[in-house]
Amino acid sequence: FVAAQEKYEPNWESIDTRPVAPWFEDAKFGIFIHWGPYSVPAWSPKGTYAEWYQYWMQNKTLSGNGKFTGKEVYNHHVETYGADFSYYDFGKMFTAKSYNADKWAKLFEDAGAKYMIITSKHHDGFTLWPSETANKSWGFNWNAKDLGAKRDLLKELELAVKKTDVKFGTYYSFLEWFNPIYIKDKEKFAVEHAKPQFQELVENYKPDLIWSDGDWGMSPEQWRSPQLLTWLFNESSIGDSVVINDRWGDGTRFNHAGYYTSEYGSELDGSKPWEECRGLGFSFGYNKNEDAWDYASERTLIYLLLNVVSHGGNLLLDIGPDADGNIPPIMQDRLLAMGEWLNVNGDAIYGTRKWKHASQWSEKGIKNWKPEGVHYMPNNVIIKQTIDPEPGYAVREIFFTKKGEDVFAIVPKWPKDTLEIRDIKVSKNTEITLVGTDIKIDFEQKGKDIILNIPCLSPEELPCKYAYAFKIS
Ligand code: FUL
Repeated sequence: FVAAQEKYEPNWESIDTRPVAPWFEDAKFGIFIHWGPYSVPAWSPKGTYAEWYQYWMQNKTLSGNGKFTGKEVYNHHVETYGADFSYYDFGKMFTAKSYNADKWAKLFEDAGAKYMIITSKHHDGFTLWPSETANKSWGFNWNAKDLGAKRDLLKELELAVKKTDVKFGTYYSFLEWFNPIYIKDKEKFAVEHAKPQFQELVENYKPDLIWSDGDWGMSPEQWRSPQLLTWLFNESSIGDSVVINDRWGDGTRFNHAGYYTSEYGSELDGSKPWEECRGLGFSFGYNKNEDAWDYASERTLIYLLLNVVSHGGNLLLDIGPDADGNIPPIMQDRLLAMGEWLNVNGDAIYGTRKWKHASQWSEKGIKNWKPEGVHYMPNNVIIKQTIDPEPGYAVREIFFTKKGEDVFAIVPKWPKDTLEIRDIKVSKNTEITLVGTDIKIDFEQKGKDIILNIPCLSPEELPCKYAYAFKIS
């Protein structure tokens, strides 16, 4: 895949013609990682983003994407660390002492993820790599290598992940809430800080994907995003292949540059490659206030994946390691459950595209649905087209995907006796199989629909838990 045809020009008309590499749309499932000094306190009121700790502890009120204005974080900070303890002191406590990048990479593989994206730098300006630009503009050391960890955490992950088939992505925040240059003169910051630092990141870590963020507060022109992107495409060493997202100024989304990004809920449906991101709970950074029942269940996560993928999108599921570099076991557990399901059903997910219908549902199906132990999805996530009996239950009779000529019908419940799939024409060569098994399914065309005769299988005979895929080839 070579995205660079001729030279791109620094305007959206030109930049928007650049295709998104097909591996991205094929990948379907990625892992997001928010990790930095905010992982030390790992604290914010339940339902808010713990990676915003610095903003709230310094008593800032709403701006940009911030959704929370209360004083709880400030009060917690003073009680726990004292009023004189600055956020920058967390840099020394961010030791990453148990961090093992190869182990992380193995977890991503076992989870069935095809890409990962880590916060190389979040809105606090702290870099996981030894960034000279960071130290210079802050006026003190503000990166992992010079502080507690004493290691280039990003390089270790890059090397570990690039040994696998998982693609290596970096999240990069343009804004830095409290950077002295940013506070004084944002445009100067864009030119003197963001630009060289972005180039440092690109050339030293050569990511497969760049997830830019923190773009609000200035227009793309003020951020110099079009110039930066044309440098990336035309001149950088990753210009032919790098995948980018849509956050390049003014906080606008679903608009320019690369694939579209939604966050905790989406209305997208496959007009352009897109990705829904969310944490396992309510936060991206690790939040000690969250308990087991705040985390989406295995079943909920699988339905979320199905809902997103049937609409042509990718799911970017976030984890928040702790300050030592341990991934909380409950997060590992959820990822491994995804991997177990994908290991059986990958054919129905990876490399697929949206079919003419994302899903099929009926009053009858919904009435009969008993969501045994389904977990309520925080923030009423899920795509707008969802007509769920209760918000957050991605309940359908059937989710659909397609790959070439094949259509996959994925049911969140093993059907009893028969399954009706509406509005699908089959031929006499059509075969239907149960993915993950050798079981062939009998069926007949009835008008515009087909009726599948579903064998009676015990839970032990079923290929997996939570959802079952029929492949119609
Ligand atoms: C947002 C940020 O403000 C959040 O902290 C998080 O990184 C999310 C993925 O993007 O815009």
